Amino acid sequence: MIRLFKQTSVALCVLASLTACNNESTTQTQQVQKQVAPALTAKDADAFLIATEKELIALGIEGSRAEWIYSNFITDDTAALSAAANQKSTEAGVRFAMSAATFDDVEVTATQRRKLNSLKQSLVMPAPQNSAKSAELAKIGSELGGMYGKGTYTTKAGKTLSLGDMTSTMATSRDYDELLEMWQGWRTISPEMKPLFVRQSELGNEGAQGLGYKDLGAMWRSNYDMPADDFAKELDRLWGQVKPLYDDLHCYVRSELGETYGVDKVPQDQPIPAHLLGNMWAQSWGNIYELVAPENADPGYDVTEQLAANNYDEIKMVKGAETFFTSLGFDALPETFWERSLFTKPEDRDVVCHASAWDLDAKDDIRIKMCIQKTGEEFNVIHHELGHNFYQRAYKNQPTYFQNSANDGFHEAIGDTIALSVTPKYLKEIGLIDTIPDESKDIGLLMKMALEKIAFIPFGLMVDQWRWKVYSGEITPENYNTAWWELREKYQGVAAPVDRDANAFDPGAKYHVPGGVPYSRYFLAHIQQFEFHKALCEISGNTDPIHRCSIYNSKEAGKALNTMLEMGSSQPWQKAYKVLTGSEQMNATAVLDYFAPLQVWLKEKNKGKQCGF
Ligand code: X8Z
Ligand code: ZN
Repeated sequence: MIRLFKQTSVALCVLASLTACNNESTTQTQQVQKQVAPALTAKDADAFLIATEKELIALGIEGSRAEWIYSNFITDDTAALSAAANQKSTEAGVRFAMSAATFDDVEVTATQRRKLNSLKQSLVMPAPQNSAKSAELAKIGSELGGMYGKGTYTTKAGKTLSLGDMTSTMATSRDYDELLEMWQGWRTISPEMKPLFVRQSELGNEGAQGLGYKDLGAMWRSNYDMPADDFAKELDRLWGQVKPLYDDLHCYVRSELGETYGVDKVPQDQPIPAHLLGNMWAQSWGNIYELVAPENADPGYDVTEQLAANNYDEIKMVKGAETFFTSLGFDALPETFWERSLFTKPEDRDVVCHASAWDLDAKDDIRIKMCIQKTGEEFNVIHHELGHNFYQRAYKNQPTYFQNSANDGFHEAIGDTIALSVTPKYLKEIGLIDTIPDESKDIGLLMKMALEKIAFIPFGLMVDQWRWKVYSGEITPENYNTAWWELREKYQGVAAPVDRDANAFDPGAKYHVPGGVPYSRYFLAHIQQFEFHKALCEISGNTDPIHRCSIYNSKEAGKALNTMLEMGSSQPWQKAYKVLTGSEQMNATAVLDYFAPLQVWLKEKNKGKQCGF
């Protein structure tokens, strides 16, 4: 798990008096107060930040260990231990945020201000200042995580399936009814989450309000070095840039699915049934490539098959991804990474299988936790996770306050940026394929990539559109599920394949909702990774078309990437962005340039088709 921050539970005695003095208003009181406790200064800020940092480090390690053990070994006891650690760090985080706010009107240096702001923003799920409520919130968080991690479905035929099993079927089956059973089956895990989620939202809102935010969504939106409202507009602007390409892809895919399943099952003027897109959440569609593959443009290889043909096991897949990073000049992963990571699903216990990357000590104890399946899709996820780990190691010499990505999209974008370099040229270089398909196959390559990346973008946006509205009260518990599907239809043009039960809670069947992980980061990452890829390709001296560029072995590209990574969050993200891309603003230009040939092709194919949803 990417820990946004390490919170601690220290109540600094110096702070108690400083905090009190800042709230007085009358001149007389201020004078009296001054004699008792002088007004805060930049020096006080230093003392506060130094003392707090020590505590952050200590509690960070304690909290991460408890969380690691819980998600690797889900039991009632580990849940209680993890909830206790979480409560402790959340309470500390709230106290630190409150204390940091007392310096709001104090003249401090830019670095001090940034550190203070990071304390005000460090919590994702802030608790109210009441120990019964913070205990309740921590318990709910552990319970929700455990419910997702333990989730299974027993089929009509009596077979109990894990999410991993069902994910494989969603990816490979083309049987409408079997897919529907998997889709509905997985969603049986979430109705019982709903009351917990309702309460978590109430408590999280109360916590955010206690810290001066309108609601929890406003707090999440305030973490981007710009006013919260501007951030929401920024997402809309970026989506507006990508939407025409998404619409073209959607139109083509729907018509091909109509060919496969029949237009009675896939009506051509309606959203696409959500279970037919090769993925449990219809969030990326790469697994249905073969159903929509352009004629005569197939690249002629399948990474899943090539991995099997070359005897790649889970470890070899991770080693392969590591080699990409070392080829750029990054140091190899430490021995402890190999000893302590979880790579395969244990048979004998419940674990949280959703892939994550961890940094336990903010030094070298980096790990991943994944139930790796031997597929091309998972090979990408491994690159994604290692991107987190290499980022964590690059910024480890920053002060604790800045041991984070420039914004949370950056953290999600780095490994994906590297995976964009897993091109045919690269696969040949590492011996996974024998021949590089010629340029007549480019549309096939681009189609596969668009199914993975462009299809994802509206999903990446809608998850938090939903949560922001939940937190603001615009969506109420009675409407949770209907509103979820309204947004799914509006942004993605996908629909629930069957009427949903009144008690359904489909958002809960997506890891990040019970996990309390904000989702806009993945939307951002899908824009940023193309801009990073483009910049790194230029630096590496690439002359191939951008979708064939691989920065493998380019020490120059590695150096430029590292320059951005090692900044951590010490500067506003716009500065870090500029270091690599030359721009302080995100734009979808690089995405659109990358897919330009495909978009021309799609428009031609869609001529005369009924598009839109
Ligand atoms: O959750 C993840 C990563 C861990 S940060 C595996 N991703 C999102 C998801 O699976 O929904 C990566 C892409 C989007
Ligand atoms: Zn990630």
